Amino acid sequence: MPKKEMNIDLEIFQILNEDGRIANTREMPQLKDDDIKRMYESMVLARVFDDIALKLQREGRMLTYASLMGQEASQIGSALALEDEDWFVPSYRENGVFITRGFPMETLYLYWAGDERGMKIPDGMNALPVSIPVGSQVPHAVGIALANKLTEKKSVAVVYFGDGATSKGDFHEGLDFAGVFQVPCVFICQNNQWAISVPVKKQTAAETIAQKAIAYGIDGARVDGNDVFAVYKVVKGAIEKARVGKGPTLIECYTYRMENHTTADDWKKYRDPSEVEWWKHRDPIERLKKYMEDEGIWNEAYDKEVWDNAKAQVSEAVKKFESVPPPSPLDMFTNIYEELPPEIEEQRKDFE
Ligand SMILES: Cc1ncc(C[n+]2csc(CCOP(=O)(O)OP(=O)(O)O)c2C)c(N)n1
Ligand SMILES: [Mg+2]
Repeated sequence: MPKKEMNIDLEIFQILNEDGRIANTREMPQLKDDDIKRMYESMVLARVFDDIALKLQREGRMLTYASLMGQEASQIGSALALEDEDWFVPSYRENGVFITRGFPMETLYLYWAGDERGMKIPDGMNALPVSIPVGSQVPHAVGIALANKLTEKKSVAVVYFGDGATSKGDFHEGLDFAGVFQVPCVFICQNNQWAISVPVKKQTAAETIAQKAIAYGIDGARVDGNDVFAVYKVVKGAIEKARVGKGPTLIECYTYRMENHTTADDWKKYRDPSEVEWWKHRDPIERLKKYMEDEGIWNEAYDKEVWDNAKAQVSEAVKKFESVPPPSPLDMFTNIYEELPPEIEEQRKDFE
């Protein structure tokens, strides 16, 4: 039987190293200075959005929030590789992808403040709402990809999930189906080393997440998830490959969750502070900044402008979301059924 050609690389692919130097000149994607600035500015905006969310939660102005701090290169590098027609299928940690794709920040804050109207996807934006049940979004993305294939749309479904999600049946079902039907789907696993308090070593006996692709006969790649150039290049390549009918890819972005799992967690109970410290030196924003400085496209004045601008945008978003009138309690009856069953209609009337 002929051997199936599969493209799996289990080495961590890197372009921009920890010192902000290009480790791999041949692999550097063709980016204009403005593209690189956009990467930097988007990562800073995501960081400010995140920082303010954590503060608002402490003040009781936001509910449980899942921080993306440390994962900006994985999120922004991948988000910028999507075209508008592509579908974005998120878990709960992809705030950076939402923002980079143009989802209004005030609406995203509304969601994290516990208001379900915050997950109303703007018309024309190809995205599913946040999925809280771990891994459940993977088969949804595969279904979208199959529909795109059957209707001959040039749209690719890009689904995000964590290392912990790869232990869920949904992940395996999704990858198996995607391999069999060769659907245009890209699977992005942000391996941030932890699933709440469970480290990857206890999550799976597999040495890498990327190698799980082998079992399903699809391509797999392992990328330095704190290197925005490497993430952008690998995700873009996988999307373009899927778009021309050459099948799905599983991408493992090797990164780190700098913050608590959510604001309802305390990492000091289960992580060694030296581990967090080690990753601090691999901060994706600092890394890109060093590169830009060497290239002469970063200086203090530009940086101040970038951070000030991000803070102003975020503060405007906070003002807007906090001035949204509260929802009517009757809303709980409106979005479940197209037509209310008689007994629930009766309850609604009583409630009214
Ligand atoms: C089906 C299901 N089981 C358990 C949970 C509780 N839970 C929320 S997040 C999480 C860990 C997920 O870890 P990972 O997939 O690595 O994603 P990360 O949070 O690190 O981004 C768990 C167990 C859940 N939300 N859904
Ligand atoms: Mg994780």
